[in-house]
Order: sequence, then C-alpha cells, then structure tokens
Amino acid sequence: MKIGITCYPTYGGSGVVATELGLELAQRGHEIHFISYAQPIRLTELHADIHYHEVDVSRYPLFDYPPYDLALATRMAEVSELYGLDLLHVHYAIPHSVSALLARQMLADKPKGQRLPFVTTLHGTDITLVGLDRSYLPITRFSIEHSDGVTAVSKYLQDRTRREFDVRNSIQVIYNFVNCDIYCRNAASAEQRAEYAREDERILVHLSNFRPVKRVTDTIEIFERVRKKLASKLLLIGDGPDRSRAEWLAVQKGIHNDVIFLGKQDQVSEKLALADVLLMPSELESFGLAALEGMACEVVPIATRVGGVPEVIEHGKSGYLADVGDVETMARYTIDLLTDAGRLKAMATTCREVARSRFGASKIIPQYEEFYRLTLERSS
Ligand code: GMT
Repeated sequence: MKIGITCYPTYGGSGVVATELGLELAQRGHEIHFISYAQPIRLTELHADIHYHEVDVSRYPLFDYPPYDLALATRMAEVSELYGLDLLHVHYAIPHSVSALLARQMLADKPKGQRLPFVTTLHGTDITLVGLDRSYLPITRFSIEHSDGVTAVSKYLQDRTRREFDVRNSIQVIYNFVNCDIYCRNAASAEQRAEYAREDERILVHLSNFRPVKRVTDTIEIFERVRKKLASKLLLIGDGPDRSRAEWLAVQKGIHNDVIFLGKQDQVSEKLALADVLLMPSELESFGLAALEGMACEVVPIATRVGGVPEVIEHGKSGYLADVGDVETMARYTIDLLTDAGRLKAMATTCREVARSRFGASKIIPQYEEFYRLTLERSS
C-alpha cells in the first residue's frame, strides 16, 4: 500500500507512534510518505520506501496566524495525486483530520476524481484537553465522524470519545506498540549505567514532554522520599514547560546533585534501559507510551491509576498504580520494590514479557494493516 502519514513532528507520544508505525510499515513492504511541517524527530533515516514531504506555510504579514491546516490539506492532496497514495493516516485529530477531510474533497472534485480515504488515530489530549475546548469541539467531532476509519489508543479513549463527543461512527481500539528489538537491555546498558550512578545506587527514570499533565514535580517529590531510604539517582528525559519548576524544586530540596536532567534524547531506548524503575505520575494518560517503552526495557513502572494506564500496567504484576498526587504511596511502592531484589527481577521480567506479547510491534502492526484493508474496502 502507499500510505501518507501526518503527525506532529515534535516530541510527544502521537508523533512517536506515527513515526515508528511508518518505519514498521515500510519494513513490511509498504511505501510511506510523511507529510508535516518538519521531519518527525524519530525519523532519522530516509530510504527508498520512506519519503518526507515538508509543508511550507506562507508567512505573509497579513497572517497573524498562518493557516497551517490549509497548507497541509493542499500538500496532502498534491502528494496523494503525485504518488498515487491509497490512503492517509493522520495522528491527532486537531487539525490533521480536518486537513485530510479537505484533501479528500479536493481530489474527489477533480475531473478524474481520485479517491483518498483517511484514517484518524485519536491519541489523547486531542480528545481529553484540546477537543473539549468549545471552540474546537464541533469541528473535531465533524472530522472524526467524516473519517473513513477511526482508531483510539485505548478502550478508555474509545469510551471517552463516544461519551463526550457523541460520535456516531465506530472507533476501533489499536493499542500503542513498542519494538522490543530496539527497546531492550543489553551489555552496553550495564556499561553506560556507570556514567550516572555508582554500583550501589538504584536508578529511577522519568520520560515526558514536561507538560503540566505529566506532573513532573511529583517525580521530584517521590524521588526525595526514595533517596532518604536508598542511595539512588533520578534521570529525567525530555524537556518542556515544567522543566524549570522541577529543576527549582530539586535545588530547594537540596537533592539536585542526584537529579540529572538529560533533556531531549535521540536514543531514548538506551537511556531507559539504564534504570530500575520508571515514574509516570501523570494527571491523565490515554495509554502511557513512556511506561510501555520502559517495560520493554525491563524497567518497572510506578504510575497513576488514570485513563488507559490500567489497560497497560497490571497493579502488583507489571508495575504499581496509585492515585494522582499520592506521592507517599508511589514512593513506598518504589522503596519496597527496590529493596527486594528478587521481586524487582521477577517484575522486570514480567514487564518485558507483557510488552512483547501484548504490545509488541509484530502484534500491533498487522492490526493497522487489517484496518487499512477494511477501510479501503468500505470506502470503495
Ligand atoms: O502526552 C503526550 O506525551 C503527548 C500526547 C500526544 O498525543 O502527542 O500523548 C498521548 O498520546 C500517546 C501516544 O498514543 C499516549 O501514549 C499518551 O498517553 C497520550 N498522552 C495523554 O493522554 C496525556
């Protein structure tokens, strides 16, 4: 199949999923065309079956708000016509599904009338935060309802979209996935670990885009409590609006020498694999891709019982869950686990097994392929 993929190219779960999906599909013989305003961050290499088409947004002085969605629709239609795309797959409803809807109509209107069905994948904040803003809700609902196929990354998100958007079309759950060949521990992990921690120290990790919904300062609160009981280091991967608050909190608590801000990383898997425990104290996660990536690397997640997280982490088996803001309980789970080497090892093994068997790329990618096939069939 020839598939156009649009996503936010920046750091964020939806862009990561879209890029990794494109790479996996190309490996399985599909021709992939990424269409976005910048090359997706995880798209580090292009080859014969992976193309990138930049969307150029005109900066005319009259435009206080350059119309990216229109430029995107135009490029989607252009690329589809030039390369004969079979379908578009857009990640994150706003504004991508609206642009795809326009592109589909532009092509249908041509004398030869090319068909361009599109699939929208809902990732989370497009529904839970942005889409519920009254100014975006009607158009988001409209573009979801007019998509040829809709997927959501968890049952939670499927339910919430149905309930709050009252959409009439069906929404298929296709979970986030992880490539367990890339996300794993290896000999290099043990060597690299020494760069950040002594042998007697434990490593905790947090990975996010440091938006308020991630509650990054809770990771500092948890770590402070853990560090009182155990020699340990906290690695923070990523960057975003709440980074300086977290840095200040670490300084105020006098633990900054043990809190290492790594910033945005290209090789996230290598850094995750150094840790024992991953902290994900988010206010909300529709799935929690960071936890899954950690699990594949045998890093046990300590997270909040929110959104789709319980569909990924089974409390007491493949991690621990607590209420939002309950840093005491999350710290206690972390300390108990890190002081019980046998349990830590067993849980880390379970995490990897769950990541591989339920969310491995080889399990999830065929679900997308089948969904594309059905979508094409239905829209013909
Ligand atoms: O929260 C983020 O990291 C960004 C956001 C996005 O769409 O880029 O992530 C959402 O999509 C991820 C991939 O499907 C999910 O794993 C995250 O749980 C989800 N984030 C939230 O729901 C807050």
